[in-house]
Amino acid sequence: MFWRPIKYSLFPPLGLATLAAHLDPDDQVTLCDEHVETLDLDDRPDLVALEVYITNAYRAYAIADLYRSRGVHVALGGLHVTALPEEARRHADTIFLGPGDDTWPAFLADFRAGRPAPAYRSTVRTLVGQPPPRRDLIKRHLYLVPNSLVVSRGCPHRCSYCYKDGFYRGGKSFYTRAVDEALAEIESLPGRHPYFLDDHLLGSPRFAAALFAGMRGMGRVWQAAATVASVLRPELLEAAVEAGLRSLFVGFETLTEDNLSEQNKSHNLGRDYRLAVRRLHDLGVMVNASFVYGMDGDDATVFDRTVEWAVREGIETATFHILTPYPGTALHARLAAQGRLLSDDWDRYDTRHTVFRPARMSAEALESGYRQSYREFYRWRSIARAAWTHAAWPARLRHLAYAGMWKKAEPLWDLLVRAKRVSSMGPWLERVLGPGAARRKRGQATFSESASQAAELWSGKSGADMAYSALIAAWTAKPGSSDVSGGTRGLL
Ligand code: B12
Repeated sequence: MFWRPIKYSLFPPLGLATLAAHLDPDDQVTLCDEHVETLDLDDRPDLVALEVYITNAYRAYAIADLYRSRGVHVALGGLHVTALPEEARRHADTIFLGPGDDTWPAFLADFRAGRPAPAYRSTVRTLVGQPPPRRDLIKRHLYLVPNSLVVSRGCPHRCSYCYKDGFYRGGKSFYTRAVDEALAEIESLPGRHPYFLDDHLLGSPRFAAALFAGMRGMGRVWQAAATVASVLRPELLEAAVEAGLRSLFVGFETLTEDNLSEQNKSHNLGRDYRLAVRRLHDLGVMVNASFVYGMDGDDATVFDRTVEWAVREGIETATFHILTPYPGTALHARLAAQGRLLSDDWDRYDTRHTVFRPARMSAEALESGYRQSYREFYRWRSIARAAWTHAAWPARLRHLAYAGMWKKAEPLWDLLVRAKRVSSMGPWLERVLGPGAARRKRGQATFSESASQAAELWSGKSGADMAYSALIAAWTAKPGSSDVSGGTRGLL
C-alpha cells in the first residue's frame, strides 16, 4: 500500500560507488541499481559485487545464484550479510562483514592474485585518506537527489533497534572523515544541493562545527539527520543553518519515556521535544520527524496521540515506522528470547509490516494504526492545521507546498519515474530549497509578495508543474533581504 516509486529514485547506490573507488583506473566497471533500471543479466563479468539490505536479500541471492551458475565470482556485503553471514554464504564465493573500506581493497588484491578468501571481516575503521566515491559511475538522471554523501559512519549512540552495533562489531562504531577531505568532496559536487545520509551528522560536535565553518559561503542548501539532543545544543544548529541546513530528519521515535528506556534511546530521555521543534522552525529549518510504533509501552492510543502531537507542533513531514527487529540487533535478540518473533520472511521486514507480537495490541492493530497515521497526518485538513501553527505566511505556504508536493503529488512523481525524468526536478528542487544563506527573518514576507514570486516561477512551466511551482515559489519568495527556504528531508 505504501510502496512509492519515487522513494526508490531518491538516492544513487552510494555504498557501491564508494567501493568502486578502489578499482584500478583501467578496470571496466558498471554500476547498476535495480531500484531504477532493468538489469542486464546476460553478461559474464569477472566479478559481481552485490550490496544486500534486508528487503532486497532474496533478490540479491537470486542474482548471485544466477551468476555463480555461470562460474562468475560473486561477492556479497552490506548490512544483511553482516547480520546473517551463514545465510549469505550459501549464495556467495566471498562475503564481507562490516564496512568494506578496509576489506574490499584487501579482497581485490587477493582476487587479482588468484586467491580470494571466502570471508573478510572489517577491523580497520577509518575514513581518512579514503578515495571519494566514483560519482562518474552514477546515472545522475535517474535520481532526484544524486548528490547524496556521507562524511561519517555509524553513530555515538546505541539504540536497541538500530543496525549499528551488529554491523560495526569488532571495531569503532562512529568515525568521521578528515574535515578537509569532506569539504573537498562537497566542493566537487555539481549543483547546490548535497544530502547527508549520515546517521547523525551532529554526532561529533567538534567535527560538525569544523565542517560547517568550512561550508559557510559555499552557497549550498542541504539536508541531514540528527538527534533531539543535538538540536537542543546551543550554537551547533545555528552554525549548521549558516552553512545551508534547510531541513532535518529528527528521530523522536516515541513520546513515551518508558519506550525510550526500553530501546536504550537514553539521549532522548527528558528532552523537550517541543523546544527542539521550535528551535528548528525559528531558524527556518523544516522538520521531518521519525516515529516508531509498537514498542512495549504502546497501546492502541499511540497512533492518535502521536499524529495529534506532530500536527499540533507544526511538523512539516513525518515518517512512521512499525518497530522492526532486524537480525543482529539487541531488539531482535530480546524478542527472539521472549518467543515473540512472528516471521523470518525478510521481505516483510520493511517497517510496514508487523513481524513480532506487540505487547499491548494485536499485530493487525499495529499495522492498521500505522497506516491510519499516514492517512491522518497527510490529510489536507491536518496539513493545513499544522501549517497554520506557523506565525508567518511564508512559513505556512512553505509547509503547505512542501507536504503537498511530497505526499499529494504521487501521480506526478510516478509519471516522472516512469519517464526516467526525475532528475528534471533537480534544479526546481534547489530553487525550492532557496538561497544558501543564513537565518530566516520571521514574518517579513506577505502573502502577496510570495504570490508575485510564484508568478515569476510559472513562466515556462505547464500543468501540474505550474501548480506546484506556484505553491513552492510562494514559499521560497525572498521579500526584502529575508530568506525563506524549504527542504526535502521528508523524502526519506
Ligand atoms: C540511503 C538509504 C536508503 C535508500 C537506498 C538508496 C540506494 N540506492 O542505496 C532508499 C531510500 C531507497 C532506502 C530504502 C529502504 N531502506 Co534504507 N537506508 C538508507 C541509508 C539512510 C543510507 C545507506 C547508505 O547509502 N549508506 C552509505 C554507504 C557508503 O554505506 P553502505 O551502503 O552501508 O555501504 C558500505 C557497507 O555496507 C559495505 N558494503 C555494502 N555493500 C557491500 C557489498 C560488498 C561486496 C562489500 C565488499 C561491501 C559492501 O561497504 C560500503 C562502504 O563501507 C541507511 C542507513 C545507513 N546508515 O546505512 C538506510 C537503511 C540501509 N535502510 C533500511 C531500510 C529498512 C530500508 C527500507 C527497507 C525501509 C524503509 N522504511 O526505508 C527501504 C528498502 C530498501 C531496499 N530496497 O532494500 C535499513 C536497513 C536495515 C537492514 N538490516 O538491512 C537502514 C540501515 C536504516 C535503518 N532503518 O536502520 N534506504
